[in-house]
Amino acid sequence: MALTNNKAVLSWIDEMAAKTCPDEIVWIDGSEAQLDELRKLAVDTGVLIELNQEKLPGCYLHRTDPNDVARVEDRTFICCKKEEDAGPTNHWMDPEAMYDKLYKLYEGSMKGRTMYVIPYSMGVVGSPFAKYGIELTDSVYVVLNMAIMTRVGVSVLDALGDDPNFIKGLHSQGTLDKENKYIVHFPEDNTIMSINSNYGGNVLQGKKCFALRIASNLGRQEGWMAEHMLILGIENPQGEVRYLSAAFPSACGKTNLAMLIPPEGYQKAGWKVWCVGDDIAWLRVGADGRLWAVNPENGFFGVAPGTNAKSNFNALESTKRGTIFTNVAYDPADGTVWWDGLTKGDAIPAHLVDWNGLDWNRGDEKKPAHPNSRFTAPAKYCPCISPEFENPQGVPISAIVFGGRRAKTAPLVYQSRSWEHGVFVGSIMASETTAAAAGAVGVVRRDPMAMLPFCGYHMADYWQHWLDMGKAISNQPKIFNVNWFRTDDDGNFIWPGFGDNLRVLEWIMKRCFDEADANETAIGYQPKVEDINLEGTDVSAETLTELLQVDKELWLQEVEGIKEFYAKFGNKLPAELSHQLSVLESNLNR
Ligand code: GTP
Ligand code: SPV
Ligand code: MN
Repeated sequence: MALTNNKAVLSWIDEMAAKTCPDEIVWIDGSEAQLDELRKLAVDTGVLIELNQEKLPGCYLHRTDPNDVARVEDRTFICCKKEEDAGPTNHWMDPEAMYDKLYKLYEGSMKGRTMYVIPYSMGVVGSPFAKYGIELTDSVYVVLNMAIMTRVGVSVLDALGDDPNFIKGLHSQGTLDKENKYIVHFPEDNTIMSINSNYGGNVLQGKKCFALRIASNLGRQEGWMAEHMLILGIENPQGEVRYLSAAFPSACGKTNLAMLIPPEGYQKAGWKVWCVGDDIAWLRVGADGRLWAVNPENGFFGVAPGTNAKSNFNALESTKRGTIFTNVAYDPADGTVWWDGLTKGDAIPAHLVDWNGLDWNRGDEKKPAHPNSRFTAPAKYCPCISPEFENPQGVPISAIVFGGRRAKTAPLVYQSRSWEHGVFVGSIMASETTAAAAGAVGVVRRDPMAMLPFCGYHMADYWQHWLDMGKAISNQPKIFNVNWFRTDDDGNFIWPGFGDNLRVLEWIMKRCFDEADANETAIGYQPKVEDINLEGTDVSAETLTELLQVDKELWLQEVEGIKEFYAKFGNKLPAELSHQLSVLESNLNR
């Protein structure tokens, strides 16, 4: 039975059901009773494996098709009327042609299946900044994940009322045919369609499809920003909480930084870290002229490998209740899960079932969990979830931090000289590719603001939007760049990372409040070696000097790379950014 009288919602569902021909239509009301029934159905039909309910209450394991394990950027499209509006970094097709193509694929795709209607909210339901969507899907896995990642159910329909403005979403897992996989956005129709995948960012449409690709368009029109950023609060020993947001590309450390555990010395001194979000930030200018951030999500879709009690205790704790694991290994001895890096040595289970369902024995060369295996965990179970997590106004941002995975070139940290210079720093971000997207891993590519795969319009217009936003923010956050991933000649990470990253964040925050000094270098401001607290680490002052070093030769090569990249945008490139590039070049040649 329909749970709303909203005509626009009902007619969209009728239209899509007429094409996809489901046997049945089920509305997701958001009740625990209904979700519980769906979990049982998922277990009975082999979609989920129930885990040990004593050790991991409410937790399940899902294995995807081996060809469906990550976002598929080459199958992801922005379909606006004019190709130029999508820009050179997005795949584009004419909307009419794309609808034709997709509707052929959707024809009867839900025959013999159930269409679930998921009303969902990005942001706290009823808050002035929340945006609502309806995802129609034939995947119970999508329903159960969306119920963790977003706020779903009747309350969303009530808040939407008769308003015809909602984000329309259609998903069918279809046949998982690789050649006909599509993740498509129609920003002019506020519509998202995906078919032939059942994996994460391809199909949990609230996440990258809505909260970034569609929302970046809405933000541009309405004067706000949708960014691929974590949000975190740092409480200093005086009890002040200061917030920052940080954009790192996929699998480059957002979840880890967002849930950071302070090093022992910091804990003793009274430092605390509060997680507001680990992947997406919606940013608006407040009445006070500051930039305010909300996390539109309600859970974490985090990378499992590498997560352990030492690297990310808070993430691990978050996954102990109500979590769906995807493509991790199964431990048949006690019905729990395992992934690479969870435990070491003898604590590694002797025998596992790998993510493909095959036997695995300790010492086997192949990894038992997929490198992009993930947990979908409710935010409310995170031990360091911020008391402001549900605050509809969000939190005021003092610093914006960009960063990537660079073995060389990028130093541990530097600060931009101005908002405009900071936009330049974000626009030239480059990072080694990871397993979060299908394709080669470890190749350096430009990933401006960590938004290359997520910006729903022309990247040069997006940079202009950043520059324009700067003018609207009277009390601008300071902009920084970090790199936790510099390696030595043997390929080992030099910086300890994880909790020790707070040492760098401390300097960043002090810079925002005029409490720390800096050296001016060719690329921006950098800390004086003595201003990064190394107490309790085995990092020497020499090593830190090396981590902060800016190699002019490498940077001049970088300038050539940036010129080549910028050339793609032709005369749409904001003049401010070419100016910033020439300043960088002349600073390096000085
Ligand atoms: P998405 O969910 O794909 O957007 O990724 P993310 O940016 O949230 O990355 P995440 O925090 O999950 O980290 C990805 C990988 O980087 C994991 O394997 C981490 O163990 C590793 N990692 C995170 N932070 C650090 C760090 O400070 N140093 C090092 N060496 N590795 C890190
Ligand atoms: C990312 O790839 O940046 C993720 C995972 O956060 S996904 O939801 O697949 O986009
Ligand atoms: Mn992400």
